[in-house]
Amino acid sequence: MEYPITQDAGLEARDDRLVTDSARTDRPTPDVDVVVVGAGIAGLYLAYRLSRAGHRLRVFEAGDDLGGKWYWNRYPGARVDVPSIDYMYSFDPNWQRDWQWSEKYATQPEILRYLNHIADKHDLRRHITFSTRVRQAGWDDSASLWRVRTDGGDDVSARFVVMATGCLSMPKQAEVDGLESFTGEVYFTSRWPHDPVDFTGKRVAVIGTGSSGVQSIPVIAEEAREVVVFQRTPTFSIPARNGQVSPERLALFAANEADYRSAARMSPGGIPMERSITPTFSVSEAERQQRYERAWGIGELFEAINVYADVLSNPAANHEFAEFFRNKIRAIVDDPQTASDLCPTDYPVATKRPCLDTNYYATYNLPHVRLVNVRKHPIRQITETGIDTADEAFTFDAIVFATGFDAVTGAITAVDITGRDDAALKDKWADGPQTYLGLTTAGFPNLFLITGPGSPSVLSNMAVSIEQHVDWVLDCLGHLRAHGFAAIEPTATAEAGWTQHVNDCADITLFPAANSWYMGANVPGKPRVFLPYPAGVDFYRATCDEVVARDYLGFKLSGPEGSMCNDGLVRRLQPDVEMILIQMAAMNLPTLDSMPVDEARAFYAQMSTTRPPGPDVGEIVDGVLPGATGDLAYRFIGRRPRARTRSSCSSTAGVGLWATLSRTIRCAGTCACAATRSSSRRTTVMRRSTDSPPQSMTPWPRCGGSPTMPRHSAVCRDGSRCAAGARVAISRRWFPGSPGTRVDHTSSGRYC
Ligand code: NA7
Repeated sequence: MEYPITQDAGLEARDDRLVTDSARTDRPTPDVDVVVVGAGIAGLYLAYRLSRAGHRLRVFEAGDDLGGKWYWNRYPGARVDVPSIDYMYSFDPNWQRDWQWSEKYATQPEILRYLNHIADKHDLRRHITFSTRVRQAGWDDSASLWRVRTDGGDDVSARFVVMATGCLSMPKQAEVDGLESFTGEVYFTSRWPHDPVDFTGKRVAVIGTGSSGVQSIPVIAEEAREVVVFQRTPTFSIPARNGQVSPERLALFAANEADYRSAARMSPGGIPMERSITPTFSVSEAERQQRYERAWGIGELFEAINVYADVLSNPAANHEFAEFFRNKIRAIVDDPQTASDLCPTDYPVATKRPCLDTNYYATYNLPHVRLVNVRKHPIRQITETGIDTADEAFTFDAIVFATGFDAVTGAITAVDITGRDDAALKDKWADGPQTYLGLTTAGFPNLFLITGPGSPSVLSNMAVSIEQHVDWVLDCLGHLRAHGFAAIEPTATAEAGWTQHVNDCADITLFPAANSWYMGANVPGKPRVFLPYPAGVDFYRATCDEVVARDYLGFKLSGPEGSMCNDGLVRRLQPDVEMILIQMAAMNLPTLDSMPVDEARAFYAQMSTTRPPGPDVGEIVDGVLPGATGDLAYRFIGRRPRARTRSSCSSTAGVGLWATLSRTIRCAGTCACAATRSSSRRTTVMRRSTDSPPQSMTPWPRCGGSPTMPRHSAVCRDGSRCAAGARVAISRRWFPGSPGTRVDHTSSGRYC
């Protein structure tokens, strides 16, 4: 089950010799060492670290002042939805002497004040050129530097460019006809005016019910005479229960801030929290309901998503949690039709970004607030006086667009970035972003992306992820300097491996089931690719550290004295397999390939007893896959559920292991591949029993050619076709299946 990337026979082969490159010794000196694009949280921290490390730098910021997202997103009700105390820099350890958060979830003005306070305290403004947008950045290979041009006429050469442009900073177009004809006021939550907006006595339309809509609607409703919310997709939102900063959290801080920050860095989401290892159906229904209530009561998004280990991988677990949310909505909202329209039903909970709110659902009980479900009543056009749907004409004084962003990649590709041979980044990413670690991209030397696609970014506490990336970049620059290198660039092998790894990680979750901005699905024409890295901040950080520890594995480093390339893949196993191996290692279990075959079978059989029940037996379909040494026969088998008692996975270790296994197997069973044509099943692909059973756990000979089966179209439970299709990956190890057979292939499906 290792990754079947085979194009580079010399994986991990390292050339330690520096190859002399005398043609490169007379390089021009650039104007600065580093150009930073953006002066938000990332740009400010870069300015701090780069200046302290003695790098010459310039920071360009399109806004008139610093703050990035917190400069632009000034809409009523705008707040952070990670606890304030976690959403701050850790490089300023004595912060409590001169800063205090006034609320559990700070408002936009308070966060902006905090960022200004940091900038002033550490004298960072002097590095920033405001009101200046970087338009173009081109790599000059002969001089080994970047040439950066701005709309202010700057033409700056730099050895490195760091894109600190933010994941949610490029507003999406309105995408509604007739906006120019509207004579009333028009606002975008992503570009809110600096002067106060007064909605008192006005008729206001709000389009969009993501985080910005959910936060602003109750506040707008407090002032406006009439509010009509145009909702395309309902959201899952939990009450923020805002108030003072949690005394427990402050006490944890007081006890040992360094430990607290370090726990955040090694957590799944960037907030100190144990990763849940309890599968939903391993506990009683009463206990589950209690836990859901607790998640609802705490008012913290990461805690809520972490309620059970399999919420984002097991459709049944997700469905139950979603139903809990829907029941809450039905209980809060008086009008049954409005409640029904507010209940999300067409995507698993947390696969679109969930929201934190203050009185969001209750706002719909106010007599002057109305919800229009635009799936049933599509917006036809905006008129001079309001909005026409297919069956009604509305009159408004103001329209608020809370319609979101071209997320994660939008602000990067908005700059005309060209790398080697004048290749445009926008073209390279036309079918989806390709990066190594979400930090770098092949063909674009010395370009770094802070919280870029393929890193945890929007799935994490951004403050922690930003610091990790900036620290990594600074360490990298220090390494290059110390070893006489001038340039760094990922190899094509490393990048392809990472891009595949990110996709594989997403594929064993339910994320791809939603039309979310995580998937690029909110922007017409944007490729449908899962953008962030979903395995967690902890795994991700370990990977970045491992790359460095293994001499910048997957990077080519070059300079006047020569170059060095340590090519290879940092993650070589399928993520589901890796999770199991990690769990086994954590439990101090021997590795499967170190066990005698009988012991391995017994171990596997024992693990199997903890499986939750699977679906019915389906049809058995035989087929062939192309292999280097000829066709490989395979068989799809839809298995009958195993009878088992829930108590069989009561030990923590067993549950933990099952938590990972369930992700794999449940996910594999959720998509009814056309080849099997059976609904609801667990699909395992087995080598035909005509092969001799394995005598020992020796590696299966590497298969050549394309090891990935052509994509099947898939038929979902409701009979509709799933564009994503099912995917079958070939394993390369014996796996101890039931006697007489061996599992050669694993199937990874998609929730439809
Ligand atoms: P989101 O989460 O992308 O929400 C945008 C909302 O706007 C969402 O409900 C969209 O529906 C809706 N939308 C977008 N275009 C349209 C059109 N044309 N017609 C109707 N409805 C539309 O952006 P936010 O700014 O709310 O949240 C981003 C924040 O997330 C960020 O600031 C962080 O705080 C976290 P859809 O779901 O696409 O059907």
